[in-house]
Amino acid sequence: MLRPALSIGLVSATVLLGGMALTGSASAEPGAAPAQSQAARYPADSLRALGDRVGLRIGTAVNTDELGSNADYTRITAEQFSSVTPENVMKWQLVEPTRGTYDWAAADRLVAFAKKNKQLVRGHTLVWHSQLPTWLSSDGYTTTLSNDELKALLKKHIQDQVKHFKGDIWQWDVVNEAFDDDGQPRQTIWYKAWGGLGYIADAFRWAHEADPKALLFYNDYNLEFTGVKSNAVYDLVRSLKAQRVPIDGVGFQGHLDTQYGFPDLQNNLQRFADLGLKVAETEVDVRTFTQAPPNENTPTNPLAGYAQESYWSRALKACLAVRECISFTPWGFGDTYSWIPGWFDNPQEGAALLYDGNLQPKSQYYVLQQDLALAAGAPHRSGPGAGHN
Ligand code: 9MR
Repeated sequence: MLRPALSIGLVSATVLLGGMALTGSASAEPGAAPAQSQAARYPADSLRALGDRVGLRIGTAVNTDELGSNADYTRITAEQFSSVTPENVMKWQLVEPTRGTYDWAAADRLVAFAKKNKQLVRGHTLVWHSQLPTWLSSDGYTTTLSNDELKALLKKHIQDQVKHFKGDIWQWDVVNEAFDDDGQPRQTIWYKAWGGLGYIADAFRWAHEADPKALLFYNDYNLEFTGVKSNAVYDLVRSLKAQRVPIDGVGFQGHLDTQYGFPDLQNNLQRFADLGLKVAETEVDVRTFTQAPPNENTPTNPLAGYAQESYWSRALKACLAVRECISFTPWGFGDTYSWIPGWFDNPQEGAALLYDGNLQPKSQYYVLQQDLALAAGAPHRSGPGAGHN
């Protein structure tokens, strides 16, 4: 397989077009008004307003360091998107850095912001091998804790976190990235503690007990491509459904790269949906080769932008064409805040998002705006989240 493994290590404009009508006027201060007390305000030509016409939530990953402190960032988050995903602040490393002491502050602020701006929240993520607190595991694959301790800890983590946010989360990424690129179960501390994939069913059951109304998702990358990994996840979720495990959906992360062919995404979304599941594109970005820093947001090939426009458009249209695809979420919206330049730096890649380093919309943004404006014939979504946002 030519695509590099996207294995994850530890952490380390106004866009109004030509005076179109507003559904309201913008106010993006987090926490300034009680939730629901005033209508959220956003432009009629925003991605969120256009997606609303077919019941499709357009989301973004949010960097909570910028939210509230960066006025443009905050305004765009509120105006353009009808769903938000915390890029990092609901991960275990962030919510329980010290064993037994929770810190929900940043995630709570995002949830308050979302309520104020009539956005739904994708909770990300409960069970992962990456971004674990060091007291639990420093690499996700080894730990000094016993299997029994790990089982008790995972149950407590899931139940405490899901209960803390009960009623506030639309979709939870319950389990993230449980398979390797070769379609084998990833040998994480969870896999080893259970002696197999049994932790996944337990995780969904525990999450469902804690918040029966939240939609529960399995989330992974490269599911977009038909192949051993996508097939392995397909077999897993089919078997979970057969066992009546409370799984509602599958998230296709959608970290795309112009050096690879565009995946058969629509077919893959549809075959998972045909199992009786919701599907979503949860972390979309389209990276390309770029110049060295400080120009890491500038493609080396002047034609790269055309491929990026095409990939963004096709990724969105794949979702639009599948009625069960309930949300389309880019992984952030300003190239400066993207994880990509720091991760793929030899050779350098980047320029993967809809807005440039100065938070100005790129041509990719306008392509999505036009696709949504022309999407009136696409099937309307149904279920929670498909109503007016
Ligand atoms: O964007 C996230 C970045 O800020 C973190 O440093 C990184 C740590 O692994 O995680 C990034 O988000 C990942 C997401 O949680 C799961 N899928 C892959 C994403 C990109 O690495």
